[in-house]
Parts: sequence; structure tokens; C-alpha cells
Amino acid sequence: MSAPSSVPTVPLDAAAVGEALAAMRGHAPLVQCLTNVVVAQWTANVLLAVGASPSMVDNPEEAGPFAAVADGVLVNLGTPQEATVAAMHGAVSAAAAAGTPWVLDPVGVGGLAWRSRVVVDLLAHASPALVRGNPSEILAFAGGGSGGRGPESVDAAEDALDAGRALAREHGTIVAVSGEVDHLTDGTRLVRVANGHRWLTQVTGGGCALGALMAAFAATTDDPLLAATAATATYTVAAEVAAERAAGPGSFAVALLDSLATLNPQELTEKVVLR
Ligand code: ATP
Ligand code: TZP
Ligand code: MG
Ligand code: MG
Repeated sequence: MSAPSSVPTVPLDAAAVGEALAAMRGHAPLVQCLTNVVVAQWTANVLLAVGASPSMVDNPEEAGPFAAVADGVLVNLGTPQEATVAAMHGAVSAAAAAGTPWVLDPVGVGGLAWRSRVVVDLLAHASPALVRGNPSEILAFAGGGSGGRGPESVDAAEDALDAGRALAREHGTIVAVSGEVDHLTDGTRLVRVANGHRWLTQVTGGGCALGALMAAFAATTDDPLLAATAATATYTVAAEVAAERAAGPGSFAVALLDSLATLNPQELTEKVVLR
């Protein structure tokens, strides 16, 4: 496996990122979220604020039929139960049949055995368009690392880059590794997004909601690496704007919803830092 520094970086056009935001808002994609109980409301609020349409259809009877008509699907393993896992199988299977992009957030994978097997089983249906996780989750998913501390990472994004690149190639997907600088790769190309604010780590769902945003952009952007980049840029630039108005994590969370709603494509293009 080659060193992270050998991965070619693609300074994706900042203008294309702004255009992806405009396109996403123009379509207001219906995003089905099978996510964890901690972050469901926050995730729905983030999607609504940015201009997408969330629906948390996560029971085994309805998840499959709903995925057949949704524009994008998020599968987040944060608090899995047997019923929600059955719903995830139905949703992923139906999304694959419909050609609908699905995003996998393998929360806690590696450190917890049952959900690690769930991820392997879900991948048997089809590869996700995107995998979004913290560095420990990406390392564990690829078969390395020691697992995280519950849902939190104990590793740095750079240290998970080789694992992310290998995963992306193996599954034909985009892997997004979160951190102070987000690292996004399709296994060959690498995009770094250097926006954001540390308060995102002090609001629960800081990473989980980004997965939902990736599903919204994947539904309306042909290039999945651009979709991941535009979602990350939108979220992290809005976070920077919000932090200027906030006093701490609480007021920041409220301000972030405001800035997601008011962020315009031109401002996004001007403020995104792509490396
Ligand atoms: P964890 O599971 O460990 O909480 P996560 O990937 O779910 O990780 P966060 O670490 O909370 O979520 O990160 C969410 C987003 O916040 C990242 O994708 C990144 O854009 C941004 N971010 C994280 N840490 C920082 C930081 N120190 N400075 C600026 N932005 C950050
Ligand atoms: N426990 C299970 S899932 C979850 C917690 C606290 C939320 C994790 O959110 P994030 O986005 O990974 O910080
Ligand atoms: Mg977090
Ligand atoms: Mg997380």
C-alpha cells in the first residue's frame, strides 16, 4: 500500500461545489434516513435547513418500499436494533434495485462485533455510493486499528487515509474520513476540505448529519466525489459562519441551522478551502 502522500490530490473546482449546492436545492431531494436515535432530530433539521427533504422511515415493513421512491438513502449504524437492521436490509436492497445512491456511516464499527457483521451483510446487497466515518471507523472497516472509543475516534484522519483508499477501491465507492481536515477519496484521487469548526465535535450528530447531507448531494450530483466534497464544504463553511455568531456549542448548533439555510452558492465557492 502506498503512502498517503502518493495519492494525487484533485483541487476540485470551487465553482463546481457552489453549483452542486444550487442543484441540490433545486431538486430538494427526498432523503430516507435509517439513523441512530441520538441524532435523528438533528439530522432532519440539518436536511431541512439546507433545502432537502428528510424522512426517517426505518421500520422493516416500510423501509424497502420507501427506498424505492426516495432520492437518496442514509444508513447509520449508531444505535442498531434487530428491527432497524432488518429495515436497513430492505432499504439497501431496494435502493440498489432502483439505482438510488445510499450512504453508509459505520458508527462504532470495529469496537463492537454485532454491528461489524451487520455492515458486512449490508455490503452483500450492493456497494454504497459513499462511506462516511471517523478515522477509527474507517481503519476498523478496512480491518485495522483498534476500534474507536464507542462512537468517537481515537485516530487522526491522515492515519486512516491508506485504509480509506483501499476500501474505496475494493468497494468502488467514495470514502470520506472526518477530522479537522476532511479527507475524501475514490481510491485514486484525494480531496481535502479544510473548513469547519471544533464545536462540530461538541454537538452530537456533528458527523452523522454530514452523512445525511452526503446522501442529499449524491442524489443530485452525478460525480460522487464532487457530491461528498460539496456536502462537506456546505456543512463546514456554514459551521464557520455559525461560529462567528455563537458563544459555545449550544448557540452554535442553532446558528448552524440558520447558516445552512442562508449559505448561498457564491459564498460557498468563495469560502471553501480545497487542497
Ligand atoms: P466522531 O464519531 O469521532 O464524533 P464524526 O466523523 O462522527 O467523528 P466529528 O469528528 O464530530 O464527527 O466531525 C464532524 C465534522 O466536523 C468533520 O467532518 C469536520 O468537517 C468537522 N470537524 C471535526 N473536527 C474539527 C476541528 N477540530 N476543526 C474544524 N472542523 C472539524
Ligand atoms: N451514541 C451512539 S450514536 C451517537 C452516540 C452518542 C451519536 C454519534 O454522533 P457523531 O456524529 O458520530 O458524533
Ligand atoms: Mg462527533
Ligand atoms: Mg461519528
